[in-house]
Amino acid sequence: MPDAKTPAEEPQVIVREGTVYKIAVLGDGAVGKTSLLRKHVHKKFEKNYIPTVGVNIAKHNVKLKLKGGEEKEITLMFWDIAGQPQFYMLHKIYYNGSNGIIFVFDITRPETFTHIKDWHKECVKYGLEGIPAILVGNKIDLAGERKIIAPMAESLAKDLNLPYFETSAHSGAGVAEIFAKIVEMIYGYYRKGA
Ligand code: G3D
Ligand code: MG
Repeated sequence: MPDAKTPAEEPQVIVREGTVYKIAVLGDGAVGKTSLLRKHVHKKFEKNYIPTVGVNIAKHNVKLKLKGGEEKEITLMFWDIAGQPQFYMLHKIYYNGSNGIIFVFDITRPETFTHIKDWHKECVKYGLEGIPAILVGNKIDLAGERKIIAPMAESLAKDLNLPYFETSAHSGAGVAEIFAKIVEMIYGYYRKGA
């Protein structure tokens, strides 16, 4: 019965206004991490895009519509690894306290796809397994240069228990969807009291 749930059985929604969630954007160099953030976040929150040494932090305020029509504003802080991803000693800082992860690879460069397993392994090592995370294959505008077909990526996504999305930071295809998805997942994950 679709409407069998009584209000008492509804999950308790405790989303505090102003709660800040940290989202790590992970993947090899030049896969399009910064471009994806710029496409979605930067255009609206340009002045909040803070370049620092080794990491860009993009701030994005999101209005959540709760059941019953109430709206709450939360803040997402995207941590975008800049520079050389091989500086592994810095990674603990990126991962520490993350509430969500966006793994990105470039569909035209197979090594960036292979390395997703390594990025994921590191997340497990730092205790982030199970937090909201998605896998993104970027640069789908370069259709003629595609090396990783969707079923390959979907298979990996299934193994890692992540939803898979394809995007183009250039055309904007799929970009809004990945941010909507991670917000939805974080909201679902933390609403019982973050
Ligand atoms: P990174 O932050 O993961 O290191 P960047 O990657 O966002 O800096 O992007 C690396 C290069 O890939 C950039 O090229 C950028 O324009 C390009 N790029 C990012 N996303 C896409 C995409 O969806 N399609 C295409 N065709 N290119 C993309 P440049 O030449 O500026 O260094
Ligand atoms: Mg970058």
